[in-house]
Amino acid sequence: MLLDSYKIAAHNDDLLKSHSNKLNFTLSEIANAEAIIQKLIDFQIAIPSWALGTGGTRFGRFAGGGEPRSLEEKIEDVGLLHALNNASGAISLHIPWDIPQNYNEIKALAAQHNLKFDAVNSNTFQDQADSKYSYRYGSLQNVNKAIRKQAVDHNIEVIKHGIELGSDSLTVWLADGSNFPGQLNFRNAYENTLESLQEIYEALPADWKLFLEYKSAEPNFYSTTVADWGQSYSYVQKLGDKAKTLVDLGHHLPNANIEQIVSLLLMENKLGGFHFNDSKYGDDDLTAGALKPYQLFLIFNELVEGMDTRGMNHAKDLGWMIDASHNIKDPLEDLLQSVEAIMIAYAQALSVDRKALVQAQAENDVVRAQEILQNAFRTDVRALVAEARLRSGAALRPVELYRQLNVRKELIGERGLKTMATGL
Ligand code: LRH
Ligand code: MN
Ligand code: MN
Repeated sequence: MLLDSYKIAAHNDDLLKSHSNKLNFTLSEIANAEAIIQKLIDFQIAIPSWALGTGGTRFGRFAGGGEPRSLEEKIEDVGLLHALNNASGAISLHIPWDIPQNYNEIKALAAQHNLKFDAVNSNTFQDQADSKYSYRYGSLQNVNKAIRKQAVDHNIEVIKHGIELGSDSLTVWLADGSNFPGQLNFRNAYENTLESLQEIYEALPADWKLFLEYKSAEPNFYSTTVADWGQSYSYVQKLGDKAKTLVDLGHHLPNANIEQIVSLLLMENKLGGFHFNDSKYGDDDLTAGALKPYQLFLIFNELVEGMDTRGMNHAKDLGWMIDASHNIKDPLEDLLQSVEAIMIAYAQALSVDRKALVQAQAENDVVRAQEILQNAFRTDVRALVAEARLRSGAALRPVELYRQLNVRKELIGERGLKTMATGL
């Protein structure tokens, strides 16, 4: 399904007056508003190919219908999002959930929707129908060399798909670990994993990056071999410049100070990128900013400060991606909400009075420092995010237009009610 641009224009025309009033007020409130709008126009967040269908838990799955049945339909769905918000210009594939059959056709379809291919993701947390060995006791860490080799080969295969598609990074997330004390020799598991990662790293093209994602627990519940940022850092440090740590916001032990982790990884030049989502209990994979918007803002605050002091390009130098699962919401609506929340946090962080903050910190003026951050967080920047969309031909209110156009109903008409997308 392709969105007619005149429908977007008509929607924007109807809302223009009320939008202009809000925008003018915001412009009068925020000194660097114009610069913020330009940064928002440039900012893109990749959509994971595995989040376009209804997710589920081990207790059940409640599909809403019209889910994409193929990689082509997933690309079309991301294209829809991008047409609505002009901020979702890339898709991240998880292999083998999504294997491109004909690279040229897939690339042409993506180009038609103005989409790029973001990081490619390997999967050694599930056994594949045609694979010789099982990952029951781990993949890159396995005590059996032949199993490790199978997992390494799979990662190299994923890199090859990525090269064909024009991607430039590989994300490795390992479910490896142990369920019971005594099951694993931690150091052997570490060394095996390092050796396997080194073999994968060797296969990376010169201009590629390898992102090593960490996660505190699940599916293993006693130990995880890449469990936190320190462990990921220890590996990527040994691998080389192309290897970086990937922060998935839902992968920490409760109350972890994620913004501090982000700040230090940036300082070490080892921050690769993000999987955005929100959570209350664990890897809940809920809509970004749904529960802890202040935390999201504080993370962006560190990013903006750390990237600016290092002369980094906000849009290009890190991998920005959503990693969410939608159990009860329409996945496309949920993804639009996540992108919006991320853009709001980013815009608020860009509006922080940095000079004043530096001064307050130098003077140990704790109250002032807190006021500066909270003032930025409490300023309504939604009109700036909407203006960025308006200027790039996208919709002022994407979720509203999505509903007005009955997109889900149309997709159900095209694809049927009982469709099932591959993924989480
Ligand atoms: C693991 C994870 C990782 C996987 C994705 C499906 O919890 O966050 O990024 O690739 O979920
Ligand atoms: Mn993730
Ligand atoms: Mn996760």
